[in-house]
Amino acid sequence: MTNFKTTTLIAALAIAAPAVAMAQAMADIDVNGDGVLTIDEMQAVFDDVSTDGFSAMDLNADGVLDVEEVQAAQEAGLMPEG
Ligand SMILES: [Ca+2]
Ligand SMILES: [Ca+2]
Repeated sequence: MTNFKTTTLIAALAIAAPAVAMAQAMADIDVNGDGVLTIDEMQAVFDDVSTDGFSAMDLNADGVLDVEEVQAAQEAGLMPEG
């Protein structure tokens, strides 16, 4: 039982590693530092991001892009590499 926690933590860190790099790239866009990107923050960096384009990236439609959505958008070619 004691090992379970450690093993889970190591597995989680291994999975999170690419997301950490992405989070650092996102930090340049995330002006208010809340960990998610609003359309205003996106448009400040990428002039050509439209409301429709933003909606296409906002997979759960909560009005902001989290790190997973940014990663998915980049993989789908919807967003230029920051
Ligand atoms: Ca933000
Ligand atoms: Ca979202």
